[in-house]
Amino acid sequence: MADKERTISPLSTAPTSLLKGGVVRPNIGVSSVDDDDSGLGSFLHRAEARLLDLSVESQVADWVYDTYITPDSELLAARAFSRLIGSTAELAKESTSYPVENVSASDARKAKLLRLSLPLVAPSDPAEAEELSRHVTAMRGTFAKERFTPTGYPEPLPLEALSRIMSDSRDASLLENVWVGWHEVGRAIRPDFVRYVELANRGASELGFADTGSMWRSKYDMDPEAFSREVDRLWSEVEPLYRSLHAFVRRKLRDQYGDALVPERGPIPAHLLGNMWAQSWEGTFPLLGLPPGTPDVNLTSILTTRKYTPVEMVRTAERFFVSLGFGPLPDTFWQRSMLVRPRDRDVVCHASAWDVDFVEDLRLKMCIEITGEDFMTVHHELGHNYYQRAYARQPFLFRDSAHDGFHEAIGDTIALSVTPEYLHRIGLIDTVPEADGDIALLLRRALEKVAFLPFGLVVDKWRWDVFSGEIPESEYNTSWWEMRRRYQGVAPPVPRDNREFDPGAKYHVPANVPYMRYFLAHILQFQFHRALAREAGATGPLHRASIYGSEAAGRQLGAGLEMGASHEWPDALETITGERRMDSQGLLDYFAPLKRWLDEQNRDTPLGW
Ligand code: X8Z
Ligand code: ZN
Repeated sequence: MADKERTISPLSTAPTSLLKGGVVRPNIGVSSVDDDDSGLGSFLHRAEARLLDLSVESQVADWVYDTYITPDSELLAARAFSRLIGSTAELAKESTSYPVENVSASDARKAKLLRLSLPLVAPSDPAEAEELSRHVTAMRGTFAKERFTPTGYPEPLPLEALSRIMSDSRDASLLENVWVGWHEVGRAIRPDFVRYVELANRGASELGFADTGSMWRSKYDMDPEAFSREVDRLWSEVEPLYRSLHAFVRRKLRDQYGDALVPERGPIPAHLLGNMWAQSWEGTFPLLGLPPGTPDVNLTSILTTRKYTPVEMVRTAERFFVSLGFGPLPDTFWQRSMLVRPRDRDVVCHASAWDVDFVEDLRLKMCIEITGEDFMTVHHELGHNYYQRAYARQPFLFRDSAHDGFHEAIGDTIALSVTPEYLHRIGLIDTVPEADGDIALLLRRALEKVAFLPFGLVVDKWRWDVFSGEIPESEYNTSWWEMRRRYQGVAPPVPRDNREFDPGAKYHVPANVPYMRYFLAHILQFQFHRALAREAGATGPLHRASIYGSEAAGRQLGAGLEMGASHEWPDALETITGERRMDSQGLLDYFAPLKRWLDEQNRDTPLGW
């Protein structure tokens, strides 16, 4: 998960003074309290202090719950969350009673952000608020506790182990068995989800939003409808690249699994793409038939051979940030983080980065496996932590990213600099492959990044329609598959109907984490990478550029991160890249050599589905 606090708790950071001395003293870094004590400025000052207090309480309760799931920790987490969403809704309503003439730009922005600070708003009825909180906590718990015993296996396995089977096995019937087995979790989540949609919409409409989806789309400094169009624009720009990749992979999967399983012109069965949700296809790389001898860097085998530990993976990622001029992580990070799945209890394993005291109590919660994928995820998570630390000096309501796509893009931007040259520099590989290894490198990256794009789009296109009522409850699952087919060109391995609830098998749905952020991040990270590589003085092709060791790039990135949410996102984008519009050209430039290669390979291959 992302920036933890912004996903279920409202806001990110709290001053240490609050925890240590109990003094409510929000950090007023940018704007100051209005001279007029009774005005909006003064109200915001009090609101920030209250939210900070409740946010820390909710964070602490969530941390205990996520790392030690019991009925007691569930109750405490649900209560703390309920207080937080209840107070946020009250304060947001109260804020509208203040005259807005003559308020500073900063206070006007805070008032706007207050209404948008949570992805969930409680209805004013306290019983309903509490009920909503219980449903969300219960969904998270159901997901976290799920296990499945694949046919022929001696014991029930958690999601990481099932995911490993999905990426490594070539046995289509085992893949189908694991896919179906895991997706059973949706059925258990469905009743909570139905009621959550209803109650969350009630809360959002009390705040003046059409529904929860419209509230989510309102957080991008533009009209919600304009935001939908912006997303569609970006997708239309990258769609041709996706279709080339899809056609190529489908043909290779036909060679592997046969015509009976993989159609020549239809959607690809979702269980054959190397990932439980077909959101990242890197697992299929060995099946793609690159000419023997093509140089390739397989991070999983490098890390395994070198006997890397989870702590070393995190240390390596930390050193990257330090090489850019950022400080090392605090000692408490190493003392308090959870880096591996504990053997003796249920935990929420989905990776997330926390700033529990909203200042410097940074933590990583992840069940790290020694794989290339998790190596990238560790960089992703530290990106959140370094962002949190960079905006910790902002006033409370600005302790957030410019928009949520920024939060998700930072660590990924750094991970794009994990190039063969970089791995060689840090001693992880002995020789750097020549340029004839570029296609393998780009193909691996595309299986991770380009394959993701339509999935990143679908999760919230579906949820937006669920929240608006466009998709009725009776069609939750069939509409999910219609959309996945339309955008991703994938199909379920077995027929699915509306008794199943397959969206519930994806973490962010039960956990109430908006998902469009990842689509945006997958565009933005290439835009950031292109700009920072330039700043670092890189001149060659983008996929070979690494900003490792460039303090100039670090300064430019850091200046954007420190702004937090204090300005509209185009200002932060300009600080980092010199550009004010989200631009897919960075991604298209990065993959241009691969696109040419794919089109060549696809000359006799049908495109589309
Ligand atoms: O949830 C995450 C991160 C935490 S914010 C591990 N991601 C999305 C996912 O796993 O579905 C990163 C990529 C997309
Ligand atoms: Zn994230």
